[in-house]
Amino acid sequence: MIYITAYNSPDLDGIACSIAYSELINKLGKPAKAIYSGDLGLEVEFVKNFTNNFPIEKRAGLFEGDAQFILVDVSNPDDIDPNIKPEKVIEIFDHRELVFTEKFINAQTTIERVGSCATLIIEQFKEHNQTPSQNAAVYLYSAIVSNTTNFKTPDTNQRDIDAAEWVRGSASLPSDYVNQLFAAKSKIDTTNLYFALSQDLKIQTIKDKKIGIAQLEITNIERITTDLKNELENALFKIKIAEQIDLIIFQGVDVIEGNTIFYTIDEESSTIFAKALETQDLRPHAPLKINKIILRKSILPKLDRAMI
Ligand SMILES: [Mn+2]
Repeated sequence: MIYITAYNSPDLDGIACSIAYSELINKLGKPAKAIYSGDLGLEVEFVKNFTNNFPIEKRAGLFEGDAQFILVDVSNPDDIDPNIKPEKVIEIFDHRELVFTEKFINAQTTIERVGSCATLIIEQFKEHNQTPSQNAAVYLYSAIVSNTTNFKTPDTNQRDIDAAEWVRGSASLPSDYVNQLFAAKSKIDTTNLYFALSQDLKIQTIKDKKIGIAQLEITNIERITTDLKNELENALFKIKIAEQIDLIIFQGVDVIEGNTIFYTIDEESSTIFAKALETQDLRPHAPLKINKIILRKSILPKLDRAMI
């Protein structure tokens, strides 16, 4: 059996790619199964309820000896289910800058800098002259819209736009669908803020410091640093301890307004992130708003330079 999967606790892009690519592999006559490990976020839950069709199975534990794997939306062995042996991975699709494909010695890789991995999977359908089912089309379209913040993030390119337009034809969605999707992922409150932040947390070690960027991409982002300020402080502190992080920042992107809010809880993080963001105005416990969408992956290389 070929298992198709993304990273632990996948986002909508990872889920959509797993579902759709296993469908394509099946259409091409090979048995394949979409699986995931970990937990799912609000966005995935929304599309799952919208379609009432979720052809992907939660897996935990060992796989049979002859199992093979295809990874989508991930190319880092540290981010996948530890039961998956890197040498059993036969194919990888990812759209990240930092990749670790050399660790997967038997994998054919497609790593392309597009806004969403779903774009790469849609291009596979086109290449094989296949059309996704309505269900797979809804997942793929939703993944591109979500990953590119409705085609607004700086890494969105023409391939994402073309892929989304092509797949939307098979998805037959209501005209307010994108608003529904963004509203669903914005239902953050005191009960789920910590989970949402830990689910979209990127940890990277730069110059011996473990750095965490906790991200939310939702509507009305200012609410998180005002109404939910105490919960935000607590969540960042809890994550810092749990993950043994040296520097931590909250990065909130407002998907409607197109701006970004940063928030820190300690002096050292403020100082380093201020340098990376080229601002004088980042102070602990005070939100800093920047009037454009800033992506996490554009901050990481700047941190490297800021930490000399
Ligand atoms: Mn992705």
